[in-house]
Amino acid sequence: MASIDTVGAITLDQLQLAARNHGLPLEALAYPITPIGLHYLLIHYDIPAVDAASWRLTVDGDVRQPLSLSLEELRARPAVEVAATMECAGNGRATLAPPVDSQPWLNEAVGTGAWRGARLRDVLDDAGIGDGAAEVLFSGLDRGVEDEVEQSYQRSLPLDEALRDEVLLAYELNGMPLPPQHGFPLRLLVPGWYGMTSVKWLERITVLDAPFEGVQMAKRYRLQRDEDDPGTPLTRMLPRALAIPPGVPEFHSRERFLAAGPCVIRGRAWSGWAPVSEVGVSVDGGATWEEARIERDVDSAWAWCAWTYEWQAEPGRHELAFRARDEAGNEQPLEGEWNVGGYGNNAVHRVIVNVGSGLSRHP
Ligand SMILES: Nc1nc2c(c(=O)[nH]1)N[C@H]1C(S)=C(S)[C@@H](COP(=O)(O)O)O[C@H]1N2
Ligand SMILES: [Mo]
Repeated sequence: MASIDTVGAITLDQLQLAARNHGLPLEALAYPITPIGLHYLLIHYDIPAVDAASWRLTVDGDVRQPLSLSLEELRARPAVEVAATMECAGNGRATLAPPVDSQPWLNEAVGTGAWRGARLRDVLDDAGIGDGAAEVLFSGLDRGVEDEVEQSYQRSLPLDEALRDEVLLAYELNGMPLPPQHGFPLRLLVPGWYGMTSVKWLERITVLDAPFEGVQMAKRYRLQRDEDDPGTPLTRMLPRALAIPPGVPEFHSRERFLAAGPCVIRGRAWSGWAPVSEVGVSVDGGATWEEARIERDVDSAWAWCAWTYEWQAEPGRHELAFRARDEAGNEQPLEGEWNVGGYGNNAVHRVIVNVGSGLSRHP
């Protein structure tokens, strides 16, 4: 019995992506700060092996004084720590129909890190932003092929977003130097925005006078109705609530089994637009909803909150559903909306639980 509705078989290409880019095991929602190794990963090309001693960050473009900074020089600057929840814009893609051919995320492309680094604005101030500046471009050391052109991973940010207090050039995660997979030696961190914005393995920051039209801006990470639609760019994370699936899983289907009686369901919820205002829980497949209790256990406006719900689990097969709403009025839809890249699908999380199934138990 499959616990996930099968909308389409995944291909070996997609399996190859899924095996490299793992998600957060949902039971790890128990941790306020995701332990390193349990945070999701999304790596488009290969993880570069970087020699920290010879590495430099270049700051150039429309600046009065171009900079070349070593890791030691960056670490010597005033440090800022921000706990931030990060989610891939493709999270939820695999349940859209018809299938979208890319990294097949279900719901688990998320994690919360305690990131530490230098404030981007301080570094840009030292370089002296030119009067014509409109955007800031971030280039990674990793290279790959997109649409038959070899290139590095590059994303830009409007200048006003780049100058926000909480935007970091991060060299630490959870008190450790960045691990290779999360961008060693330095990554951009843009709290509140989908993960593609937070460029890893940073090599260069370039102040631009006009919008950057590279592949990752003009062709990817846009909500497009069809191939001819230029679409709108993805920016901040839409609200989402996820639960730690209650009970124990069957190995193969991961369908849940739980004894009847009281059960505290726990989970987390976030939004990049505004604080989470409400988490709804349904134990009847979405027919009726009750409110979960929210607890803000991470001291950061940019991190997820925890929630709990007390369920009197009656024998039978139940479909649980979880739905977040934020203070800006955004609410998770019951069904996802298809788009070309399969982005921004924050349809509600559903979990099937078999209660009091009469299974025998090995001691
Ligand atoms: N240089 C570079 N930066 C990158 C990526 C990448 O492939 N190369 N992937 C982006 C995407 S799509 C996401 S969702 C996040 C994932 O960050 P994480 O792997 O640290 O969770 O990094 C972003 N930054
Ligand atoms: Mo992503």
